[in-house]
Amino acid sequence: MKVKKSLFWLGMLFILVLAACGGNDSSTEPANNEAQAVEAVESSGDVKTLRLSIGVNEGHPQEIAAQKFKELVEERSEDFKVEVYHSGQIADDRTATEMLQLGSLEITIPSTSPVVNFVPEYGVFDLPFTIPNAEVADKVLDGPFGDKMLGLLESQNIVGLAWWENGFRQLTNNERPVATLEDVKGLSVRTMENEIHIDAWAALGANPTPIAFTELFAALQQGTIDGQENPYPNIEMSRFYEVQNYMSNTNHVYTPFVFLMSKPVWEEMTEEQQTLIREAAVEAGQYNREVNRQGDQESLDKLKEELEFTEISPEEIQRFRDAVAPVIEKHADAIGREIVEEYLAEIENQS
Ligand code: TK8
Repeated sequence: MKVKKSLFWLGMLFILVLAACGGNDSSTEPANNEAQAVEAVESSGDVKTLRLSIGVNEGHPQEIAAQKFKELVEERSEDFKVEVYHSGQIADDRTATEMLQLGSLEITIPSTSPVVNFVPEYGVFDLPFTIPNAEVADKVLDGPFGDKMLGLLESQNIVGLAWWENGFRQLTNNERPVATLEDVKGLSVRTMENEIHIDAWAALGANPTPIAFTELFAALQQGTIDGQENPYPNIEMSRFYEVQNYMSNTNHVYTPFVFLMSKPVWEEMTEEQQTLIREAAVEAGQYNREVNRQGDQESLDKLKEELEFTEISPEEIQRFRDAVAPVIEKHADAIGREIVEEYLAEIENQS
């Protein structure tokens, strides 16, 4: 409890420092975006513009569902105009989430993994080989556990409205086909900006390097790194097959997307408007899951034509699982032991 509390305050301090520094070290973009956002809201009279930022490309199941969200909101209310910005045009997941805290962006739908930098408990979703299939993911996320996780965002000036889906992650690389644990040894693999992913890939014998998704294609193209891991639709839509030769069905972790809204923006809305936005986020999220699950198989089929696909046997996957098991123990305290146990018990109950 004590540890958790001090972690919380440390986190708050970190956020405050980030906020004070403008939340970005490399460019002036967020400041510009902030100015644009304020202008967008003020200049449109009674109609409020909600800018929605995502990292994936046009045509990705998440982008298709974001358009669905726009459609639902705009047909149900005259109060809002939704603008979808894909491909990280506004910012990468982590920066976009910081912008929500400052009220300089209205909506983003990041993978949960960068959200760990704001709410450590989100690390449960990064624990490898825990969610066995999409049905269990739905039950865990749509039940009381998922609601509780959404609630934890409030302290960060963010409102969590719904669970969408990025999906099961798979390994691609440029060096060799990966059929066994030994094949992973020495591969430099890009991970998300998340300590658990970094440790999991190190435990598998790889050299993990955290890089923002927006920088990933160039890093693969320039050969700075050998490989990366993402769900099939993302590998296809981001055209990673153009700069990667091998792919294996590692299925090592399920990543949800979480629909986030800026709390300062949320608080300016009437209750009726909040209900409308929440319902549209949930409905578009259901649609996102449908499109994504169909897209997962379609993308796999297409990718098999573009790169060499290696099926890893269930016995071999068990060896991967054993290799990363200590990572769960290592991170349990940082995530919060109680929440880890609750998460694992919930998966067990729903399986
Ligand atoms: C898109 C990200 C991305 C994620 C990653 O913004 O960084 O690898 O899988 O899809 O959320």
